[in-house]
Amino acid sequence: MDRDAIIAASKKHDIVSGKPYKYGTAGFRMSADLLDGVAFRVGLLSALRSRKLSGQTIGVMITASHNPAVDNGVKIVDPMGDMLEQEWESYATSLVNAPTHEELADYYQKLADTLKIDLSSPGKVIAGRDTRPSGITLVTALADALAATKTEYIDFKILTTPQLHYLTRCINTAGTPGAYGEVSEVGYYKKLVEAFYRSLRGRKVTGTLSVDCANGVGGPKLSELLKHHDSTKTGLDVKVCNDDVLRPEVLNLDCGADFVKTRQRAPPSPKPAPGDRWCSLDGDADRLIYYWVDPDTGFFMLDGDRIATLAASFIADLFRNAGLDGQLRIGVIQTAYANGASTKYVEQHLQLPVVCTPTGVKHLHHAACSYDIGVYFEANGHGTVLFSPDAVQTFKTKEPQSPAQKDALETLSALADLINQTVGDAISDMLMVEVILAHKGWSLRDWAMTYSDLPNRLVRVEVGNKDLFQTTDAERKLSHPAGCQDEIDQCVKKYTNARSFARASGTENACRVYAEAATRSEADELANKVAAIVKKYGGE
Ligand code: NG1
Ligand code: ZN
Repeated sequence: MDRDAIIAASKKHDIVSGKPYKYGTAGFRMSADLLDGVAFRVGLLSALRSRKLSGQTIGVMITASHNPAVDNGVKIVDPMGDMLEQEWESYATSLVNAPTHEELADYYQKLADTLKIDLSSPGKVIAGRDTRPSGITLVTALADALAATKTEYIDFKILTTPQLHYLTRCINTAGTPGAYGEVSEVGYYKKLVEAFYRSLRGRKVTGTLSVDCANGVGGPKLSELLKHHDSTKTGLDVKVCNDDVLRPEVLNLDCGADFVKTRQRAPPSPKPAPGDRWCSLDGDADRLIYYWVDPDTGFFMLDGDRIATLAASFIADLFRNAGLDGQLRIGVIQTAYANGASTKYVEQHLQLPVVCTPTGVKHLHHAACSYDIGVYFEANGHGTVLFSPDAVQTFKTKEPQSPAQKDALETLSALADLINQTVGDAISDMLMVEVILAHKGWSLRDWAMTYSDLPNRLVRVEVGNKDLFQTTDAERKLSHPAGCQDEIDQCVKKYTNARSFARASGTENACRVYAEAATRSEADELANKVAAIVKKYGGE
């Protein structure tokens, strides 16, 4: 290893000392001013990771998703487009926290030794970034680390997070039987549009769809996709809104999927006309929320739980029609934040199993892999549907016994191409929703009628020390601090159909309290009471 080269390059990209850096659910995410040294060190780690995996390509995405414009983040993507393996998260944390440039180079060498990595073997890393201006300097820091370690590097420049995941998988599967697609942004658009045509099977989408792009990267990318799409074939008429990426300060400001989900209302601008079909993406286009504003009843939101139930019910129907019932297993994966009514609908109405995992896509993704079809969504709109290689093979090879079976098998096959298999992808999920609504002949209101959500409230609670809060049972209960869960249980007991839990956020310095109950006022009251309990136990 060229220790001197690493030390010299590192000196150009200092970390801000005294900050505890931790690779969390969103990689490293914080104020962009603090990230230059972090991006450099993530470069070192991805170079190691690529060499550990026999030179397979590793992806690095620079984004802070739905956070304000001043923040940024750095996240590593494994070769198949999934999240960095958990064990390596702690290597990332240690590498980033090395106090001096010399100790950094020593730890890099030590990791290579312990993990038996041949530093002279080839390594390759690709990168993408969202539209935040700070991304440009962070990419430079990353590139410097890759140059210092003689790692091959391609900068794909501005991308959505799911596009970077797609490209990583494409590169690593190119030329193999599992080739995922053409290694280019255009290849991504062509794959999605072609699969969209095939999935619709001649059906037409009805009604304009206005898409609020959070003034983030999803805006220009969606417009790009639409250049490859012939709306006369599909009926899909998209109006791209909130796509101003020239004024960085408006990113995620009063718009986007996170705004809509947390405020439970439509963005103030542009004002949705009553009855119009709307959806919102977040700042890096991996979350999706649908909604409309009803002239009589007001705003109505269809979140990640709704997308999961819609997809699960459609795929289960296709299974029956294809004669695959009982042959392949479908499962729905949720977190504790899923509305209780959605869980009940999947278990009792759709008769499908539900698994609850801790927050964070890597947990959901992992659990989804144990099904032939794993539908996973966080309530906030991040999720996808995973098809196992066996399932995809079955769709292609099963001999249909009737035209209806043939149709169902071909629809399933097309869906497996339409839905991003690496990570939740708002643009791909949006096309999936449009396909399902077109097949069912449903409006957003029909979709909303499937079940009624329990009123719920999510509260952020500032505490002295969030690390005091430790959970068990897929984060639905607190094991620590002692006594806190008992008090929450006593409180929940007083309400009808109620549920509440508290946990430390993995991305912010705070705790989150979720509560649902039979009525809006009860849900609000319960959330506030549990928040007060959390505050009391939260330390100075
Ligand atoms: P934290 O901050 O750990 O609650 C939030 C979201 C997650 C996930 C991550 C990563 C909620 C309640 N939590 O995690 O679902 O999306 O950010 O972005 O929405
Ligand atoms: Zn996001």
